[in-house]
Parts: sequence; C-alpha cells; structure tokens
Amino acid sequence: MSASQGPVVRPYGDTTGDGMVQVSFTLPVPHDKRAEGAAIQLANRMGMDPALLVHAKQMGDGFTFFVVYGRVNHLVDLSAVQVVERDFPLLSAKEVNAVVKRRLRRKLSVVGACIGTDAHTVGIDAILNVKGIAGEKGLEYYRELSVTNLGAQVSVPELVEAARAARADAVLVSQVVTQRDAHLHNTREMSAAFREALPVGRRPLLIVGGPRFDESQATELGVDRIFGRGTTPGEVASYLVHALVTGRKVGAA
Ligand code: B12
Repeated sequence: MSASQGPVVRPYGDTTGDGMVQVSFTLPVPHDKRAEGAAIQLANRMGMDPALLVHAKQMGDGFTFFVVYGRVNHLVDLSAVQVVERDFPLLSAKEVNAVVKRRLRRKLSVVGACIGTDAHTVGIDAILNVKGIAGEKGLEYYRELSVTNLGAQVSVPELVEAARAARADAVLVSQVVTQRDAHLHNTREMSAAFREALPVGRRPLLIVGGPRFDESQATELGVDRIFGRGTTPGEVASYLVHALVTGRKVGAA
C-alpha cells in the first residue's frame, strides 16, 4: 500500500477520492417517471448525494431495473478490513502428489457434490474435473487423489452415504443459489448430518464453496473451510494436503 493511499480511502469515480459509486437494484414498480424518482429517493436514503440515474429498464410486468451513479461520504478504513487470508503454502500438482504418496501412502479420497436443489455444477466441476479452470487442471488430474463427483441436486443423506462408501477424507460441497439463504441452511444441514453419522476422527474434512459465501463463517456453519469466488483447484489441493496430511487431520481410515 503506497503512502499516498493511506489507511483510509474513499471510492474513485472520475477523480481520485471523489466518492463516486455505482449501484444497481430492482424496484417492484412499472417503468415511468415516478419509478425513476423512487430510485433516486432510495439512492439518496442509501447516502448517495447527488444520485444520477444512468439506466432504467422494465423487467417484465411491474418491475424496473435501475443503475444509479452518485457520491457517498463514507470512508473505508483499510486497517479495519477483516478477511480470511490463505494460511497454507500453495503447492504444484507434482508436490501435492509427492506429499500424499510419501506421507499418506494411499490415495486421498475426495467426494464432491452440489446439494439441495442447487443444479449449478460449473463451480464444483471447475474444481474437480480434469478440465479445471483458469489454466489449472482439476483434482481428477492429481494422480494421488481419488475423486468422486456426484453432480447436481444431491440430498444430504445420499452425500453422507457416498462419503462413507468412498471412505472420504474430504467432502467438497458447492452452493451457488443463495435465495432465502438456501446455501447457509443446506450447509448447516450437511455439517450436522456428518456430525451425527460419523464419530470425531472418522468424519471427513468438510469444505463448502460458492461465489456468495462469507469465508469467515466456517465455524458457525460447522465446516472446516469455505472457498469463495475465483477459487482454483490448486488452492483446494494445497489446502487438502495442509489440513489432512501435513496437519495430520486424517481420520477416515
Ligand atoms: C450457468 C448458470 C446457470 C445454469 C447452470 C448450469 C450448470 N450445470 O451449472 C442453469 C441455466 C441451469 C441455471 C439455472 C438456474 N439459475 Co443460474 N446461473 C448461472 C450463472 C449465469 C453462472 C454460474 C456459473 O457457472 N459460474 C461460473 C463458475 C465457475 O463460478 P462459481 O460457481 O462461482 O464457482 C467458482 C467459485 O465460487 C468456487 N466454488 C464454487 N463451488 C465450489 C465448491 C467447492 C468445494 C470449492 C472449493 C469451490 C467452489 O470455485 C469455482 C471456480 O472458481 C449465474 C450468474 C453468474 N454470472 O454467476 C446464474 C445464477 C447463479 N443463477 C441464478 C438462478 C436464480 C437460477 C435459477 C433459479 C433460475 C430459474 N428461475 O430457473 C435456476 C436454478 C436451477 C437450480 N435448480 O439450481 C441466480 C442465483 C441468484 C441467487 N440469489 O441465488 C444467478 C446468480 C443469476 C442471477 N443474477 O440471478 N443457472
């Protein structure tokens, strides 16, 4: 961080520190002049002053989508920002395979799924399938990992059974839909089911991922780790080795 930016920053729009932000939202009203006034009123109440309407479009009957650009006075204190930092070393696929082979002396078993009604498999496939993402191959590519990908809309009892059958060291669950906090409810249900089904020591490492999770919520959701937007397979493989092999958390055997 350079000294000119300081520990306190404000948003940048047209000129440094002008406080300009852009937000989008939908109001349950048909598109007309009054709807546009309503959008400006909301933006003002959110602390945007002045607030300029840059886009308004009716979305089906009785709904309008807005984009508003305007100034806020809020400051961001960078010294008070809290995030979950990566606390394990990033390993190459070769290093992951070598550590698992040398220290575990068997394949590390991973079971993955999208649970509940969630059918968004692209994220979990990006982590598990050979094709991977962002130029990295997925966990199926790792010689010392045995991967079972159960796909979409897997129920929690099915997942527990599959994890048991595969003697899973780690269970990887994806949750993309967040309507009515479905991702949080499903994750809690999943972690409770594993606590009930398997004693400590035989319970797999529980990992959830998806674009709208708060990575700091792992403990309260009963899982070991949460991975968010932009996760790569290499990060997940490195975490598995850290948590299960070098950190000696393996207990499923
Ligand atoms: C593709 C898509 C679909 C496809 C899914 C196809 C498939 N096989 O996956 C289809 C068309 C089926 C679909 C359907 C629906 N969709 Co949709 N969909 C999307 C879309 C456009 C892209 C999602 C995606 O593939 N991202 C790319 C992947 C690579 O990113 P990712 O999932 O974030 O994964 C990364 C990380 O999050 C992380 N990660 C994810 N999971 C995991 C798991 C683990 C263990 C780890 C370690 C990491 C990890 O790693 C991944 C790689 O970096 C999003 C909008 C968007 N632009 O995001 C909407 C979106 C997710 N869909 C949405 C909705 C509402 C739906 C439907 C309900 C629509 C409807 N009314 O029918 C249905 C629901 C179907 C269902 N039962 O789940 C909403 C969800 C809103 C919300 N608040 O929950 C979104 C956000 C669109 C929107 N803005 O409204 N959808």
